[in-house]
Amino acid sequence: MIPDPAVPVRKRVLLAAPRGYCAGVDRAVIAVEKALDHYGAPVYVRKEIVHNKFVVETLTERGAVFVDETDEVPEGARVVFSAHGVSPAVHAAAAARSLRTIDATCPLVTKVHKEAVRFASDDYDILLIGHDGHEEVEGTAGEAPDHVQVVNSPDEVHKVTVRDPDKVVWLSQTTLSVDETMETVRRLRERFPSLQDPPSDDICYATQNRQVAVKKFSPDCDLVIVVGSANSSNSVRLVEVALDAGARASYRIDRATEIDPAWFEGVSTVGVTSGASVPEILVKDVLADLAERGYQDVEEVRTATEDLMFSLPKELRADLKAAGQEPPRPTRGERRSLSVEPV
Ligand code: 10G
Ligand code: SF4
Repeated sequence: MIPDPAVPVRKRVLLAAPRGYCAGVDRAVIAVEKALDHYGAPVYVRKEIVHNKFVVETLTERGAVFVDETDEVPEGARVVFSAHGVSPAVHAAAAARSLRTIDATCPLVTKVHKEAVRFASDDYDILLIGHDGHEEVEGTAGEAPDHVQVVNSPDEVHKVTVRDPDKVVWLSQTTLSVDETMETVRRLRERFPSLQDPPSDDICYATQNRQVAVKKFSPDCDLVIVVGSANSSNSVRLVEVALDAGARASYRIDRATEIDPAWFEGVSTVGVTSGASVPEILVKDVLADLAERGYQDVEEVRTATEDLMFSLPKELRADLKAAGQEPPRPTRGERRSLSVEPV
């Protein structure tokens, strides 16, 4: 129906919950912050600790030095591995340069690594559903390069070849679209009826919860704004999920300054969410911007409550303990890292 310009549209915001930081991101960001506090700058970090521009910029200002590979880290220096995980080859390269490593790989990614190792030792063909070139996929595939082949999407299923169709298992990246992954699995199973499932969900609780929340409010939204960086797989997926679930339009932004006034023509309900690597301060900025445009009425749409927490990487915990410092634990429901105002 074409809106009558004489009738003012009721403007409101639906705010997804859960959104933003997951337990693995919170732990990884706090690990870099604590490493900076404890050892002093510079602290080297291999790859972006999480895929968020603001997080990387803020940690850089505090003295973190982000590098692409361990050979850019001075011999003997300290390096943090990102939350997305690394392959055994990266651990070996770091050891060869006598680097002191802090492994901030999310424990839920480590779980997938262990599955890859186990199925490879049983000589399975492992079909790893995920995006080629993504750090997590490189890390997981690197656990068993001779047994893993990456399947990017349902459209690639026809290309897969296996040695023994009765000894095939699928695993996946933790941050994919649940629906698209299930479609890939459905097509794989058509080709390989004995295809084995992972022992437990590889797409993690945080990815699933954020998608469920977006699915819930999207049919009621004229516009869904997703806060997250362009290289953040789970954030990009939230835009796709919103559109698939019935949002009229959806855009990803890094921060509020990227909001385009043209998006609001005839828009009554705006959905807002954020990816698992996004500090809440960036969402607050978006809400403040929307309020200035007349969208002051904010209603939270909660589909799950999250209280998972991970302890800090063991290397850091040990050093903090040896120095008589109690390793910090995030308080339930409170995100302590990167609480600073955006620059
Ligand atoms: O969604 P991706 O995998 O690109 O990562 P992110 O850094 O944006 O979000 C947190 C997820 C991970 C650290 C991957 S397990
Ligand atoms: Fe861990 Fe999931 Fe967060 Fe990745 S998205 S860091 S697997 S909790």
